[in-house]
Amino acid sequence: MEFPNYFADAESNFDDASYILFGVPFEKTSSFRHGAGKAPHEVRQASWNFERYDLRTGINLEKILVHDYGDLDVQNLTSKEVFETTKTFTSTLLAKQKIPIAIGGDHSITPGIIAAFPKEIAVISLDAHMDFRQKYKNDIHNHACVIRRVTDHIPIRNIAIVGIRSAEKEEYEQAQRQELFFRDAFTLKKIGIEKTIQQTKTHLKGKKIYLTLDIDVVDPAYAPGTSTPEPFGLTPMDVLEIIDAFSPQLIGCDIVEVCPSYDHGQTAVLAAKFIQTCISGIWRNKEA
Ligand SMILES: [Mn+2]
Repeated sequence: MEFPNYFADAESNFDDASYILFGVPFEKTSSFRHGAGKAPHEVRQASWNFERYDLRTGINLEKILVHDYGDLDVQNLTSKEVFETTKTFTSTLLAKQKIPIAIGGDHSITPGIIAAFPKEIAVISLDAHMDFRQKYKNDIHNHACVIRRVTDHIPIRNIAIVGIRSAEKEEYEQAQRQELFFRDAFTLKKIGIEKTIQQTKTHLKGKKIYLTLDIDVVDPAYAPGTSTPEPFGLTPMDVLEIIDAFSPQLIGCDIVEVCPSYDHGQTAVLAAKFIQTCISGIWRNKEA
């Protein structure tokens, strides 16, 4: 069955909306499995599964003014051109005081979006991978270099990575040398989600936060439809707690690396729910 090709309840027009959802169906830098370009469509379809009323928060999603812009035309661009395109597009949204909510695509779509924000913001990356390589497959914009590209714009002390469990030795040591803040999935398990959140909060000192959510931060048992699955991941509830804890500070987010052809739709459902949770979380705190 085919549902409308826009995110459920994102029925506001562009001018009235505070939240602009857009797809970035770019997947050229995927290194293992392909298909992240299909994610915007599948995540939108999955969003029609949910009720408008959220019993957890009491929010009726109809009240929130969200516009679904559709997809940026990026399929045939190079990764460098995608960087420029997402940066330009996000800049136009920020100039109109809109909050950008992006659906990837592979993770290479993120640094361009972040580059449109002021340098003073903080970034949280939820990811199984450190993504701190200078270059990968001869491309500095590869999805394995995301955090390194973010540091071209945002001071490294304003970045926090949660949930990692995979890195190359050199990349890992480089991150430690540069004092990149991260809490790996094993530490999280040991100290608990609350303490992990608290430590991350302390590190980011109340700054405004852009959240990039690589779906592979979640254990492949819950989110198998992803480009580079990595065992020993977070639970969906862990991610929910993180979104809740930081939503008062959020100024934008993306969900990347959903690869719909590798599962039965459960990863797209989870991604759609995370998007809803981010939007309603930001909205709730603005209204309060
Ligand atoms: Mn990843």
